[in-house]
Amino acid sequence: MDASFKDKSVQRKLSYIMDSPKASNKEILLFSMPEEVGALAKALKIFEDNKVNLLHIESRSSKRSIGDYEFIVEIDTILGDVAGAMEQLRKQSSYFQIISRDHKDGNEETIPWFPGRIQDLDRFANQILSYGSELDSDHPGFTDPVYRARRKEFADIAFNYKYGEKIPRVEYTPEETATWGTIYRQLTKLYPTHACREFNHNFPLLIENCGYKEDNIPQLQDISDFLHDCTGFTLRPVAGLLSSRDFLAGLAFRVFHSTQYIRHGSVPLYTPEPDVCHELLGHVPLFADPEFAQFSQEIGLASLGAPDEYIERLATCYWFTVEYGMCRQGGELKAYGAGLLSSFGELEYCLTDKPEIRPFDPAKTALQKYPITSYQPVYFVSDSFEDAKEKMIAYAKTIPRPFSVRYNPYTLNVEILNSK
Ligand code: HBI
Ligand code: FE
Repeated sequence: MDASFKDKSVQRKLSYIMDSPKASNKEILLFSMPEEVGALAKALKIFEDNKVNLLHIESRSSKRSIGDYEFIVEIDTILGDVAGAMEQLRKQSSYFQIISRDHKDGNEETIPWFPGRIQDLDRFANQILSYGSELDSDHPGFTDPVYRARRKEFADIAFNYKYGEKIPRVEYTPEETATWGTIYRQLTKLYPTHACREFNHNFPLLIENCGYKEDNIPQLQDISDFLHDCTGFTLRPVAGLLSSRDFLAGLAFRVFHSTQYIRHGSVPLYTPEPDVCHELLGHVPLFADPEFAQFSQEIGLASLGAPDEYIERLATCYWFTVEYGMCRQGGELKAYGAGLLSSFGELEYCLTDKPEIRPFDPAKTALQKYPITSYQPVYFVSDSFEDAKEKMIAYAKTIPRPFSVRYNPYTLNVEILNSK
């Protein structure tokens, strides 16, 4: 039986990393000062007095506290009396918040750190939940030393990758290509009848431009270039699962973290984790669609700095759309989720009358429980990606955040807009 990669061990690992974010030496402070001559100098003096090094500073009039200036200051937390500076600032400002990678649950004052520049995604590389040859005991490749060594090679590519570099090309072995071929042959039989219109529009373009075919595993760099031309999406190699927070943050920059290794050849229709077949057959064709790309980016933008419980809700929306989404086209149900489009068994099953079908509504969908080791009992249906996107944007406004964000496609930065 084919099964989704979202197995129990993945959830275990996800919760593990969510509970222990790695330390970083940068923090962003968001605070206000009375709008008067010398407000900036006064704020700067506090940092100077405490010997705290500033990395970046922005100021503007505050929307939240009329008559105040608002400052966004990035500091180096290694040097100086950081706690002392914060204490003084807290006293003098009408609001004061820390945006930090080391935020803890229940600490209302800190906002979880998020990448502000596309280069910041380099920081996720060493935050993966499983690494290289470390496989769980129930993984099909657990006792295969050759497979483990191979996984280590792929993990090292991802680990060493930096923004702007070309993704190293990989020569896949005949066994690996055969595994891809088995899956490719089966799935391409179902696509014409089971996949959505956008998928079937883009799939031939991938055959033409990126070397999609039965006896060739396409290269990530070729796909990344193609997607960039279509929608501005790019791929980054990733060694394994990222936390939901990190994974979703990539989408805000139209970056999709893609695995490059392939599942173990002993069970070609099963994988306990995402692999190159799931990414390239399931996800990639949709990221070439402009409306779908926008929808995906909205989930990503909504996640930046969101509280943990909202990250879980957004990850659930992601699950029921990008992974298991269905849509209605010309009066018929079609699949657009990558978990469906990369699984022969579930792609057939989802169009039978067995599962329950409900309309996609982020506020409700976000709270839906789902199994991770069996076919989904419930799918959510959208009328179009544009409609799904509008609903996501409306839902994002209900997420408690003291600021809003906007992606600047010219600089590839996320701008923090005046706090509300
Ligand atoms: N990490 N590398 C990787 N690939 C995914 O598809 C992925 C992930 N982390 C979390 C995740 N998917 C989802 O389950 C949601 O939490 C976003
Ligand atoms: Fe996926």
